[in-house]
Amino acid sequence: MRSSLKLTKILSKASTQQRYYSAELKSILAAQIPQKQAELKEIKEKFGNVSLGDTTVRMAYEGMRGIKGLVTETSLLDPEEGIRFRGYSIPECQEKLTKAQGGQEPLPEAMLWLLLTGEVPTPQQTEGLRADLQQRAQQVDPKTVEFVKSIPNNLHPMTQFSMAILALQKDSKFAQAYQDGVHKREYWIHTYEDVLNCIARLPLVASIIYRKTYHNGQYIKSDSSLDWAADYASMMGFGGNKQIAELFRLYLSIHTDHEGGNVSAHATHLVGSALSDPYLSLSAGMNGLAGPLHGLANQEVLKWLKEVQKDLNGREPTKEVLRQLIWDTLNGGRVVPGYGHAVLRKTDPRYTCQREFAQKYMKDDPLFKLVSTLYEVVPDVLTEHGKTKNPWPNVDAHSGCLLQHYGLVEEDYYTVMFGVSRGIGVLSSLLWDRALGLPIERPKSVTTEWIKKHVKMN
Ligand code: HAX
Repeated sequence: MRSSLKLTKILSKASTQQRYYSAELKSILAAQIPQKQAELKEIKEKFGNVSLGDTTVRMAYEGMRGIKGLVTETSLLDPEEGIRFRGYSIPECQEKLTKAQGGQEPLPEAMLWLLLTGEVPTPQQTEGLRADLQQRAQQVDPKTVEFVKSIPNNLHPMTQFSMAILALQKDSKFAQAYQDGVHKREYWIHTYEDVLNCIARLPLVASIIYRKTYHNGQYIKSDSSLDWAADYASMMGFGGNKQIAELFRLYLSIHTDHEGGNVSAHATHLVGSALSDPYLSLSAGMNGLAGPLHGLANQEVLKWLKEVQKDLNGREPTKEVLRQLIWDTLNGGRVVPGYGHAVLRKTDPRYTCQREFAQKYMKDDPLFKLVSTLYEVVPDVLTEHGKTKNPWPNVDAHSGCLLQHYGLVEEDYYTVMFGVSRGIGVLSSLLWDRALGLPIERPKSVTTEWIKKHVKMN
């Protein structure tokens, strides 16, 4: 009797602390928002007419490459150095962000706090957010869960994932508040609820999609004592494996954000700018992530690696043999997946940290060895090919071989994992879009006739 009273006291203390830290996140944002709003007003008033660079005809035809036409606070991508999350590089995040007990990789909860506030959270703040997300995940409507379970398995996992996010939308606090006539200065408060609820529930729906598609619908319950990434791994069927939990923490931290112009981030921001709620916006972003030149490249890399293995047909993967196979891909009018980037001009640091993980835990894995040899060959071949502006590997060249090593072998699912992580980054940005009152996005388009007249072609 006495011990159960003690336990109740401990639990109630823990839940008070959890409420305290999750309320703290909201109050940090509530304090930051007026300052940022004032800063933005001042910048627009004083420097609104300063040019950020010229737009050229080439830019208009070639995917708006290099046009500085968006502001995204959560991260910035340098072509040479790679991504910085709120000013921190990947090795700095690995060092500074809270880790699981005995772990070495950052917890995605800490990354979420960092992306939202720009501040590195304390271990207590990270734990408070972890517990808050767990509670939000448990409050998902069972009917939504049933709907996700009923999505046909013959749809691609990314299609299922996008549908699942749309199904979660029925509980949107923002959509409800808008219908109730909320004042625009309160948009962010309802967006905040949607952002945290949605992020909390992504591992649940994503793991349901995995288990129904590949494991006969034998579902595994969430363990609310686990962190967001370890619980996701566990619900997928990889519980109790410390290395895969670490891999999930790393994977789900580094895929969160890549500044604002990439397809998934830009699509989420664009759709959100119409005041579509965070679920509708994220689903749109995920439809972009599902493209083979963007997030689906992680699936394509695995398919291509398997093709290479088949073509090797038992032959030693020497550099000479691999060179020929890469040329075969290029001569077939296809891209080498996992290589090249629209902004980066060096090896992606997200590739490098995954390579370090592999060197630490699985250096003798045959697929990792193949990926490593390709790293020595592909850049030379692409340079000789002479088209791509960046012959170096991106994040997707490496992620699949790690997952294969730990038994997550269904490559069609890989982009869903990417999407679960990307939700953290793009929804953090969306919170700030609403907090800063950014308007509906509406760039000007012109016709080729207009361009011909403009440049006086005739
Ligand atoms: N293999 C073969 N050709 C490539 C190539 C590659 N890996 N990367 C670029 N090229 C080609 C382009 O197709 C383009 O050819 P055309 O002129 O015939 O159209 C030419 O080189 C110039 O392209 P670029 O300016 O260097 O690259 P873009 O900014 O247009 O495109 C891409 C960037 C990432 C889409 C491109 O490098 C690519 O298709 N890579 C392979 C797919 C891939 O790995 N995508 C994932 C990127 C990272 C990401 O978003 N992850 O989610």
